[in-house]
Amino acid sequence: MATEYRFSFGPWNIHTGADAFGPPVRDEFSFAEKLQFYEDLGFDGVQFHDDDVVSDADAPWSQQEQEAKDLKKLLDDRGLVAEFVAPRLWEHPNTIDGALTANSAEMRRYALERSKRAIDIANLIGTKNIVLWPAREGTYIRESKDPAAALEQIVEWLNALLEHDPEIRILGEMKPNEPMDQSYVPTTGHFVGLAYKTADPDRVGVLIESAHAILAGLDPADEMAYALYQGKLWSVHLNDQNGPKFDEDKAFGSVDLRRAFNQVRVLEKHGYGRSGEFVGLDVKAMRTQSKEVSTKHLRNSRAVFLRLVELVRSLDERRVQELIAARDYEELDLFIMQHLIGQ
Ligand code: GLO
Ligand code: MG
Repeated sequence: MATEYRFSFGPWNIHTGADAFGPPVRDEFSFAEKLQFYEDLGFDGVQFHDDDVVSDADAPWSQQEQEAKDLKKLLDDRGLVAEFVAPRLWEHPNTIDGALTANSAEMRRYALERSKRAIDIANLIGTKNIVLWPAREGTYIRESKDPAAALEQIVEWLNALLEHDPEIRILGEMKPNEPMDQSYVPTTGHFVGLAYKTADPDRVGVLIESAHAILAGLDPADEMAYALYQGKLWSVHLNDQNGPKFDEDKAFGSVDLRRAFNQVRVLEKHGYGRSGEFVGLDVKAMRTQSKEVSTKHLRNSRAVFLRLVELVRSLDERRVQELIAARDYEELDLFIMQHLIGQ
């Protein structure tokens, strides 16, 4: 088994099944119960939003500091590590019009101060990774914001955080739409372009989510290769997605096994994980699951990843090279499919 990979997920991946059209269908597990699942399911990295760590991201710092320290102890006791902290910049009344790109300077200031606190929280729980999912950095109608000014605002935010802590790294998790009609900086490539406009490009990289790439009409494996080539793939959110519609967060490989195989292949070939990167998941259980069986999407995604690692490693690469040299891609096509089918 390819157990040298380390796996992570966020506590929000064990959830009540509520969606935009219906209320919860399962009771919430307590945070302590969720932590127990990490061990049971073979995960040791925990992804956090700032307010997964602290009960109120607007509370006085002394309270947040104490809560973060308590949480760190809880993680240590269980042998778990924090993978990243992402400021949750999309739920607060101050971020209705966006956080980094709000038209109001006062609201942008709120977002920046909150993000600095997220870094302080990250330091207390032992991670240097800050994730930016720019959920509301876009528009419902194009005329409501200046798109070039928005880019400048994003770079200013990045620079302010890089300056706030000379050790942290910022990982952009790009998504082309949802909740916004259209996002600024919709893809990995866009964000990497902006990284080079910052004061310290070496500390700005990406987290790539499979479903987000698919929503943008892109192949997630190629997106990962693009970031790997630049030394900027610092985390992933593996999942699956049935076409370009709303973000489905389906279990990894559950829609397109071959697409999943190619993600694992590119990660494996380029040494992903060997500098401590986690194989992160961002998956949702189907609304139809009862509470007792509402973590199987995590179990399944991890198992499929590990099985695909075995298939990547057992692929006859010499035969692949022969078929490439002969330019017989039809034969190569069948060869790959037979390998996946197990023939
Ligand atoms: C939503 C995103 C979201 C982020 C998480 C961490 O589409 O995938 O779940 O991954 O908030 O930043
Ligand atoms: Mg995600």
